[in-house]
Amino acid sequence: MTHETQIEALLEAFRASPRFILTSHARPDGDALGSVLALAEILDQLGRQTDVVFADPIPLIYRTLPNIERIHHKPSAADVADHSIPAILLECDGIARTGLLGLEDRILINIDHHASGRNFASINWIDEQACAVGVMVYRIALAAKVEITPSMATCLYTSILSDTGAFTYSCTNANTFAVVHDLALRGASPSQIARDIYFSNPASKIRLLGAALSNLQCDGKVAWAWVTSQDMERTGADAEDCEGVVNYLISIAGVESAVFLRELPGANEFRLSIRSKGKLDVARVAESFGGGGHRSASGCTVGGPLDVATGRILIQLRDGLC
Ligand SMILES: [Mn+2]
Repeated sequence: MTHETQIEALLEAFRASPRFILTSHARPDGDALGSVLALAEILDQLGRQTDVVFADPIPLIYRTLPNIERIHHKPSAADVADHSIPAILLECDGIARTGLLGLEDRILINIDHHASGRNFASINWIDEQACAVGVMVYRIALAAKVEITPSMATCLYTSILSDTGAFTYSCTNANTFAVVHDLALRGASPSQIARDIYFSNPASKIRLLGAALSNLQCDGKVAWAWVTSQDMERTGADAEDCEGVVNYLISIAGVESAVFLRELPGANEFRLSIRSKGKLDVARVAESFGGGGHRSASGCTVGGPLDVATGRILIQLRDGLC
């Protein structure tokens, strides 16, 4: 099926129901939030009611997104009880990824751009070439002939900026810039959005970064670093403050893949963020531990203690680079 046919099938599904539950994955990032909020506005313009739900709190840097106050943290009891209400899932490979309860036994609509994407829903549109789901939602907006408002443009620009690593990942191409050019024309402010995302860090995040980088290990093409629960406590950091630490590791010259490990509180487990400059497919690596993601950015959870978790991941990264 072509992308056009799949978008047409989506629009048909949008027309077929008066109300939708709209969500994305747990621990939402800029793409999850921006693309969901923009799609909610598309559905508004199509005359549909939408319950916008995310299981987890909104990271501080995204709280200035337009219409962020629409987000609830669990679907309404009435929506859960009414199985005729379809659920639209962005960036998920199944219901479990949303972290929400009550989505079972209803029509599911799946829009995703992950290599680990799966056809789990009634309608599935997976485009691995898309640099962000925000680009897919942009295409839906054009096909639906709705007005791309300044607030939608801001949400979609945020999606694309964050999911391309500020236009640096290998998925960034001429089409990316054609889309963000159009979004800037329609009211997205590149400087304001960059300020909100990259220049609004809490001090705890920078302290945590210091703790992580003081543990930096670099061996040939692989770099790694970690923080313990104690480091988290000492710096006053939370999970959100760990976002992006791994990007400092992969920024080292000659390093082809990098991993950042965060000890999970109360569990003998570590949350891993893995990056690659492109030679190694780290989505595959994460999948082997039950996680997922993209070729050059992925994540998973691995059992501890630290030396065991580190050993298991380093074997995979080194073998993959041989
Ligand atoms: Mn994404």
